[in-house]
Amino acid sequence: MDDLKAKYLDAIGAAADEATLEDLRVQAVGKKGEISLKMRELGGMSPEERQVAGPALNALKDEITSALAAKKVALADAALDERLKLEWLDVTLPARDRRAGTVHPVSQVWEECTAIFADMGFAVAEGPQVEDDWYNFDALNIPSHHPARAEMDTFYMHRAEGDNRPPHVLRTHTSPVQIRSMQAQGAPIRVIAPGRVYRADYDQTHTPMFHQIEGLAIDRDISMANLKWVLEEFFSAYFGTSVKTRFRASHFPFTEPSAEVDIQCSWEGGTVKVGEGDDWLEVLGSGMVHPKVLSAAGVDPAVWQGFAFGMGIDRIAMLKYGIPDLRAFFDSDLRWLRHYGFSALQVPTIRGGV
Ligand code: 2NL
Repeated sequence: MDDLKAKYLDAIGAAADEATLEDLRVQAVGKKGEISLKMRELGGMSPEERQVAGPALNALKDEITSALAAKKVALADAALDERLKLEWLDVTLPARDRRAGTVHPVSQVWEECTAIFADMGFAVAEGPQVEDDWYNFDALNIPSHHPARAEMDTFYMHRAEGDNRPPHVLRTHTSPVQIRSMQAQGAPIRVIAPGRVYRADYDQTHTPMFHQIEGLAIDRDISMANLKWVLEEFFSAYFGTSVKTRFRASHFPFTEPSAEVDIQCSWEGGTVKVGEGDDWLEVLGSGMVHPKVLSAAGVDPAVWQGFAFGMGIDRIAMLKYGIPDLRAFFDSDLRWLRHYGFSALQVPTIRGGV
């Protein structure tokens, strides 16, 4: 029995894996194992011999069984240690470098413009991109038969068969936002309305969706002189250099008088420079808000008057950042976005006082 004990305990101690342990269990304490066979011999012994050999064999069986169990746990622990060593990783290492996205030039310029006008006391207003035709046209003194409705190449929304109400439209300008602002707060008021606008037009210089920023200032004694100051202040801050403006008489249904506004520029080697030279670049439409428009928005034209203007964000973005092709703005080409985009951490580049 001592030999059996030594043989199995040594073998268990030396076992390198679970399969070896299982073989040893079958050999020693399995149904036909050596200890089981020895137990069968108990039947042939005298009662005295059995009384000594029986308990001794049972004790040996228990000892081998618990040695097997202990070795099994030790092997599992060692395997786990090995795995932990292999699969260890340092969670404090810096993350793998991943390319961050960029701020689109339109978003950047949108922010720059709102920051400049906010400094001049204009609130920022936004409104729905799907408008009813009253807000987009009628309130702006553009009646149904007026050619401006056709000129604006409007996108009309669908109406169910038999529903004869005028269809909603994709707004063709952000003026409806300002009509809503006047209705909501009355006069005096100073707001700008940046946003997406839509016209059914697509060529080198037009995309069916583009961005506009409109401004409105209504008080008891606002004049075109205030308009000219605000615009020169704006362009100088935006381009970072003093910019002269030139007003040319024009016509819009929603302003009277109306003016198209050019900014001073030079042409050298095919590139425009704003704020120098003696050429002019048209960038904006403006005028004194038509009395009918004030009335439509619930503002009394006998008491209040003011200016309004509208300009393309995409266009002034191209001018400031030297972007040659408008259509590339909306292609989502990553190489273009990385080239013309801005860091998310970059603050709007605007100049302080003029
Ligand atoms: C252009 C013309 C303009 C306005 C927009 C406006 C808004 C209200 C009342 C009156 Cl609520 N006018 N906006 C005025 C004049 C011109 O935009 O050619 N934009 C690129």
